[in-house]
Amino acid sequence: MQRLATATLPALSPTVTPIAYNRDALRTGIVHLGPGAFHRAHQALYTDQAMAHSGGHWGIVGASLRSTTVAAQLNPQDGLYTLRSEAAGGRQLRLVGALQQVLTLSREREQLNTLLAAPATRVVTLTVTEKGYCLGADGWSLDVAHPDIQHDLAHPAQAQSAIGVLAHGLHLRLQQGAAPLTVISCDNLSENSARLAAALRDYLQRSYPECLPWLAEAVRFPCSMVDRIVPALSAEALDEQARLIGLRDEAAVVTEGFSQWIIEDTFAAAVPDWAGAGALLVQDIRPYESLKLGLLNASHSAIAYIGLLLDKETVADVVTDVAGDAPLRSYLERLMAEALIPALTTPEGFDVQAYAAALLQRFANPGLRHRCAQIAMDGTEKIRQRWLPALAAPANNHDLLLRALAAWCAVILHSDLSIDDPRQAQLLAIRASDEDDIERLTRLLATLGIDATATPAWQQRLGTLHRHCQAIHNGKLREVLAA
Ligand code: CS2
Repeated sequence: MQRLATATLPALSPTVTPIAYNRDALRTGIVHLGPGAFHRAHQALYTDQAMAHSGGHWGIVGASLRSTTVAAQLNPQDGLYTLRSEAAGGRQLRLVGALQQVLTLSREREQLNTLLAAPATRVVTLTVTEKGYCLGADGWSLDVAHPDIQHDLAHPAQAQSAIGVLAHGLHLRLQQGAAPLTVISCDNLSENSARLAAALRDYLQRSYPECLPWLAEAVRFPCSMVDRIVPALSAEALDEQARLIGLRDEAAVVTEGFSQWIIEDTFAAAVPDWAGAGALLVQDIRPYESLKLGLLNASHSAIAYIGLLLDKETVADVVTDVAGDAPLRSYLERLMAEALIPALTTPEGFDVQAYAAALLQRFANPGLRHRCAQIAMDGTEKIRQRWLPALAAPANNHDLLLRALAAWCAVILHSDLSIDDPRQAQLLAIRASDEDDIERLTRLLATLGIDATATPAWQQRLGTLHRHCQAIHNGKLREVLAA
């Protein structure tokens, strides 16, 4: 079968919605760091729709900081890919043209630098995952002990981290005309772009301090809340996509029908008409972030660790099992209702109960094969964002959340499941240690930034966590959730 590309478009199935603007004349306006599946199903699509709606030269050049995989998927296809959304109301297929090219840092650093400095580039967006921001223990400052940051500070022109690459690009931009720039983080961190700006300032202070006054004046960092479930694609799903569209598409994405993008309305210069494409521009992003991270992502992570322990492959497998499994269903419902929702600051007039009910349906979407192992990744980063705020809130049921935390602890301490986490070495050492369980739990909590011995609330919780963890170890996970 032929590969999707500009030249093979005549063979594309007519069931695929085509591009609705002149792609041949498109110029680059955006650089995106981390052009993985999530970016392709979200910001690239909003940008594509914004150009169809209101025009503009907002072609995106993606940059992969480490791997060459995405470049190999997209460049032979002239940046083209197809998106399939699977919803109860039906399936939709569309061709997306906003991504023009993917650069790989190791091969095309100069081209990336040129684009970061170019006045025509007015926006930089990022999806580099939580760990990609190299934040210190307080979640706001730069982790200067991070090996990537140490490397980058020693060799700023050869930076490898997102922060270092961006800082060097900003330094060149200042030298080459100082055009204003909007930088938007699209990762699952509360106040994401503000944290990015803080880390970047720390870094610039050490490498290019002359950039700081210009940064304060001409570079804006609107926070953004992004929401769309986009599982990593399997080989079978790619084969199915080929059958559906009539061409081989190595960069296809499969996602749900639901999609939301909330962006703080503060830009340094022009941006695409994302609002025309359905994004919501707001003054205060925090209630939206609190809702998304504190409810969707928080319950997602709970499902992931419980799913791993129950040997379920996907979120839908867990949630579908829930339908016939009263203790599990009532645990998830209670987790949301009693532990998570009371800890949220929701947008005014928002129907949070309806959102929670819709979430369980989104998780059960049979068209998505979202693996528990994918969501379980990077737990030490995600749990900080997703569970710790609710565990610090005053008037909610903490014990329900401690049971989810016990599931994570049990995965680390009492299973041989693989651990994919930026603190993997520490976690494996704790797993292998022959200290008693309270000691090991204390060390585990420390990987989340919790000093359990010095915090009275956590001293008490340690006992509860230990009890739940032991019960899970003894095969009583369902009983723990039902208790
Ligand atoms: C998930 C998120 O992988 C994960 O950790 O919880 O990617 C989730 O699917 C998205 O945030 C949904 O918007």
